[in-house]
Amino acid sequence: LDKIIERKKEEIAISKAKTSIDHLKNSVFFGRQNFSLKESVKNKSGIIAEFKRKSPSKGIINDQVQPLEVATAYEHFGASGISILTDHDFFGGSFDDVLKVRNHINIPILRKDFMVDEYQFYEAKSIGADAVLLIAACLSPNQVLEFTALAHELGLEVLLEIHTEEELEHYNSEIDLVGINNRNLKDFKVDLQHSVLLKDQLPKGVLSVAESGIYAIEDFKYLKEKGFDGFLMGEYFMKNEDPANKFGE
Ligand code: IGP
Repeated sequence: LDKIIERKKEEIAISKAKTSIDHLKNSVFFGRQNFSLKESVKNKSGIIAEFKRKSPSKGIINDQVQPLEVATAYEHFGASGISILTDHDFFGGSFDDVLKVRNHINIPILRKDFMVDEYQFYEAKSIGADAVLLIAACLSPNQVLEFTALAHELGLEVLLEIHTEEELEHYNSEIDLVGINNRNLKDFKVDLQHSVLLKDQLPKGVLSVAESGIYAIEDFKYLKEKGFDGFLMGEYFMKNEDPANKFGE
């Protein structure tokens, strides 16, 4: 994780040199209707289906499929939202993946990346995202607060990702959804029980999302039974030749 963050900061410095923050502010994209991830998680399947080509823990998952094809089918089969990884170096994603789908789908798009600088929120808005992920492990509680305010100013919703009990301190009442990652980003171990145990400690009434390691319909049903509102699932779909048809099943 430290390596990813370090690289991310270099990447942001390069982007800033190319496109200043003021310039970026002017290119903030308002051409697409906004969709609320919160509402969509409440009112549909709850599944936030992810477009992920590769990951540091799994290597290549699927580099053959096109984002638009996959996103369209995710929507068709009832996904509440689509999560698109925009990190290139570690996850093989790009802004282009968001740009390719944004005008063709009518469900919220979560820009999935490692957000460590305000610059990235303008980027997220300028590519047409509806929501962003904030990873507690990369940020201080105060940064989470500031970034949440900025996101809201731009009309972006916030999914806060936590993994440990201590990270509950990153929560504030402005957060739209809280995700509990079953995968430890430091050693990549996955344990579904993890989110179940932490869930009880979330503030009452907050929308909860179980993230990662949901590899079977039974896992999904189990987490639903335990009261989760949302389910962030990537590999289960992406490892198939036809990711979205897997969803149809
Ligand atoms: C999806 P999985 O195990 O279904 O492919 O996981 C998603 O939860 C995972 O990609 C993820 C992630 C992250 C990736 C969760 N939090 C933070 C990068 C950064």
